[in-house]
Amino acid sequence: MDDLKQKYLTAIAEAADEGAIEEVRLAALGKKGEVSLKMRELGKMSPEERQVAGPALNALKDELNSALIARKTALGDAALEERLRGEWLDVTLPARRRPAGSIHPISQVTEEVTAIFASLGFSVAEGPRIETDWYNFDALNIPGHHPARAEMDTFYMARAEGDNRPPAVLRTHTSPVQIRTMEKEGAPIRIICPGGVYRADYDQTHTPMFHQVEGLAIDKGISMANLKWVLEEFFTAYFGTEVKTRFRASHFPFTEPSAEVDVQCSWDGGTVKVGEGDDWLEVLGSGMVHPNVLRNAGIDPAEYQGFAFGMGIDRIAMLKYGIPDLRAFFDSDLRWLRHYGFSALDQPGLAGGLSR
Ligand code: 2NL
Repeated sequence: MDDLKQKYLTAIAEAADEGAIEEVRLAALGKKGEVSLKMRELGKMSPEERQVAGPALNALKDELNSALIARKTALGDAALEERLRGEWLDVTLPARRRPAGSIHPISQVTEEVTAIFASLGFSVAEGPRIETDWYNFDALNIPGHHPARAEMDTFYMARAEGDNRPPAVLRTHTSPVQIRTMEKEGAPIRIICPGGVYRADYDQTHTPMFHQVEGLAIDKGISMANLKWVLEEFFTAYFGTEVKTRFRASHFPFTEPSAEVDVQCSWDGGTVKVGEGDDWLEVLGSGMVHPNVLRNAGIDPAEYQGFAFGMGIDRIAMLKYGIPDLRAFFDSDLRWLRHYGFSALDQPGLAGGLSR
């Protein structure tokens, strides 16, 4: 019996993994294990022999079971120790920097403007940035000799030698999108057209690519009064305070009559505030769509009329967020944004920006 005990205690101590431990257990205590067979022999013994062998075998069985469990635990602990030695982590290392991405102010303002006009029943229309000069100029009643059509002001696409088709242009406004949408959908219609436009201009207040929103409402009996109400609703929502507007007579080839629109503002220590004071700041051009433009877009001006307006997104972004130089929008260094406390840097999405 002592031999048996020694043999299995040694085997258990030498078992290198759980599989080996299980093999030892089966050899000793399994159905056909050596200890189990010995216990079965108890029946054939005399009562005197059994009284000695029985408790001894039971004790052996218990001792082997305990040794098996202890060995299993020890192996598990050793494995954990080994893992902990290999998989350490230095939590004092400086964190890896993540690139600071954020919504561009132009995108954010476009979203704000779109949400406000959506609440007024306008949907968004989009179109190509490379246009024919029909959609960009002629359809809008802009004559061939108009200065806006000069190479000085407009980017014309290069043509192959001998190609005498009218050159394609980079759209100078989003009006061509409105012509295309009127053609496709007819009247009545209420749309805004936000997007990038191009003009050959570069200084403190002009960049060769900038962003515009144009708006268009065509129906029976639309007047300048509807235009004024829509614009005042828009500016009041956009600036978050009651904003008065002032209309001044103007001229555009595509509207008649035409008006430049100012918003009420104050000048205080070199900064402009919209919605207070008794100064005025020009923010957009507008008017009643010229009958020629309606006809060019397939709409009968005797039946339908409407208003249109156009404004620079960059400009109204500057007015709301106080950015001094238009070029800042296209500068790759974004520190100026933080300097002016622009909110898009601090918020992952637009959720906070549209609540007004
Ligand atoms: C400005 C002037 C304006 C329009 C844009 C427009 C579009 C169609 C028909 C008639 Cl399809 N008009 N757009 C009208 C008046 C002014 O923009 O100074 N924008 C910055």
